[in-house]
Amino acid sequence: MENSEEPMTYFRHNGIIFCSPFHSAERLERLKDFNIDPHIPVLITYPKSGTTWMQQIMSLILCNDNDSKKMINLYTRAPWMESVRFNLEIRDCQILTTHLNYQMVPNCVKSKMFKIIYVTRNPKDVIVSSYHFHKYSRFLEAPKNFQDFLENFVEGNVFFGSWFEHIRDWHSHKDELNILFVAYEDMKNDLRSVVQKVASFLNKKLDEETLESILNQCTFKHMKENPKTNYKDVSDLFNSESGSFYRKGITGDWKNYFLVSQNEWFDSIYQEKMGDFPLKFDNM
Ligand code: PPS
Repeated sequence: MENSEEPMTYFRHNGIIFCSPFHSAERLERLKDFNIDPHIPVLITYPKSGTTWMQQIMSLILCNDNDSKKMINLYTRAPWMESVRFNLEIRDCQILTTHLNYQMVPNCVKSKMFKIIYVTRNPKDVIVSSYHFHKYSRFLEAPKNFQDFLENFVEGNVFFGSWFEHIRDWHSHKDELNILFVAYEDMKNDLRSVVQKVASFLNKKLDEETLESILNQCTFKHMKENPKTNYKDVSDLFNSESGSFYRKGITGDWKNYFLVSQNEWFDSIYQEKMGDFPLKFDNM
């Protein structure tokens, strides 16, 4: 990611909203045949579910809190594989990140050879975070209002498509993959346990001092202030008057946005689409 002079416009590919100049239909097609080194762990998220937070956790675990790695921007340490700027030769890459659905990732990733971490978040909080992100980003269409955004979210007419399909699809393939599901709400409740669990999944041992240091660098405040994690160097992508990437970083903020009627409507849709889904979300 870097400052760009190209016009920012969104487009659809396979019915899903992407954004130029970060994505291109041609590149998304070619991605399926990419050969990626299976030693690189893959982080998969639906947008606004805690991607950046988990990128920072994984990156610090993988480099054992090494200073030289921390001087590199997080989005270079953990690039988005769907970005046109992602280059397989990138040497500083420790992790590959993607918001893509199961169908669109490189075929090679769909095997037990890759360690995959999938971060989930209560969809109502995803909606609120995403609503603000659509207002804040210059490259996305600003929502008319919350009701309109809520309807678009349910229809999948938002950046990276349907939340429901994304999580259902990835979860339905879990037995064919080496995948760890981590909940944003668990990261909020007990980050220490989550970092230990992620380290163990990545086969990394952390001593107590390193673990403490990682926990300190993964706080909302630290990441918001850290120039290597806060996206301030690409401020031209965002309308800083309309918000901040590090907005609130809490659970349950949806209660400040959903009207009772909107909540009842969403719960009925949720029940219909996700009633049988095995993962449950705190604070629904
Ligand atoms: S993106 O654009 O998809 O990469 O966004 P993503 O990183 O997935 O999600 C952004 C939300 O995660 C919150 N965040 C955090 N919360 C708690 N602690 C830490 N350290 C942290 N880092 C990022 C961020 O504030 C966004 O949530 P909201 O609810 O909008 O504040």
